[in-house]
Amino acid sequence: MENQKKRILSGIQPTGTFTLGNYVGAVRNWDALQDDYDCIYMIANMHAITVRQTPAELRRKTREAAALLLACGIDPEKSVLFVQSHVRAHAELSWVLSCSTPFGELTRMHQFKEKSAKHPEDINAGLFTYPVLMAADILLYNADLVPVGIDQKQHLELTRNVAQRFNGIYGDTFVVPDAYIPKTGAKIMSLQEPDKKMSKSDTNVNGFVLMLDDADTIVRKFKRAVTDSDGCVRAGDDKPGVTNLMSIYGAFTGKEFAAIEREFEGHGYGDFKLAVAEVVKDKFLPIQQEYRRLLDDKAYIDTVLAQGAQRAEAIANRTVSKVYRKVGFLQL
Ligand code: ATP
Ligand code: LTN
Repeated sequence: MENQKKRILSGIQPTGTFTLGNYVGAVRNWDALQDDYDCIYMIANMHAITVRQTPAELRRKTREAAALLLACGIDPEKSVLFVQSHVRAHAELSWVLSCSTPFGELTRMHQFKEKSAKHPEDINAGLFTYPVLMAADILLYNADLVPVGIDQKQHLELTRNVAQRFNGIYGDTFVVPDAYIPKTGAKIMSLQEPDKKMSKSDTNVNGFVLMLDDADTIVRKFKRAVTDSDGCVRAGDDKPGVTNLMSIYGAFTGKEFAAIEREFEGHGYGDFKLAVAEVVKDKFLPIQQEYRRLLDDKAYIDTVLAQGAQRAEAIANRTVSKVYRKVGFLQL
């Protein structure tokens, strides 16, 4: 039965501690999908260097990302967990795919526009071809589904175009993947600027809650969250701050907006914010404990990653050989 399961691949960059947005939009779904799918999860350190990183820190954050994913429930007995740079096939396939990806298509990517506006001093070619590497990550493993937050939807559409174009030119080679975007929590907004995505690289630390924030920090950040002067816990386009807090509360309790509105009828924002902080703390504090325990055992983490890389490589190398043959690279 094992090989009849559909294949899942997803990735996360080790650019910092994961935010509540990363957790709700991606990582907790990675955990939930492990029993029903054949899952491959990747720490995207090659994507991370599209923005300048300090080498020693990137190394540290890569191991920390692995520990945090394990603490969130990613089980190496069920799923493959590996680091992107450990499997050379990612760079190899990325080059071939970049040679059939139109420049114009890449210029339309929102993430490129946003990141190049944010780092005008370092608009490197890698930032521009980032989505091609992401397409390679996915297509190498013939993934059927890719669980991501909504901000990655455009990159998934590009991946589908890349796969279809390649299949059209060279004959059936790649599975055309679908995005798997959660119904709730696919886009958690900044607590300070609720019209902007919550992002771990935000310069305003009050905009995001990190999975490793301590209990007091979590409460403080929610207390400071931007709301409005209406004073009523109700969702609506005119109330982005409160709606975002309701999405977070809903994501952690499974409650619908209507139920949340009823629960907090007649209560002020103060009570509501504390309730949101409470459910987030209840979820994150045990994960933090497990994270610390795991991080103490670096040898274990490295073993998991080495075994993950081996399993990933076996699949990825087959795809690269096939692609090299199809495009006409001489094989000896
Ligand atoms: P950065 O701020 O460094 O650009 P990021 O926080 O956007 O990073 P990524 O590593 O790029 O994090 O994303 C990992 C996963 O988390 C992706 O699937 C992405 O869609 C999801 N994600 C990121 N931010 C949010 C958010 N605010 N709400 C829901 N999902 C999110
Ligand atoms: N670009 C993604 C991270 C990522 C990814 C992937 C996600 C890299 N490779 C493959 C899904 C599949 C992001 O979250 N910014």
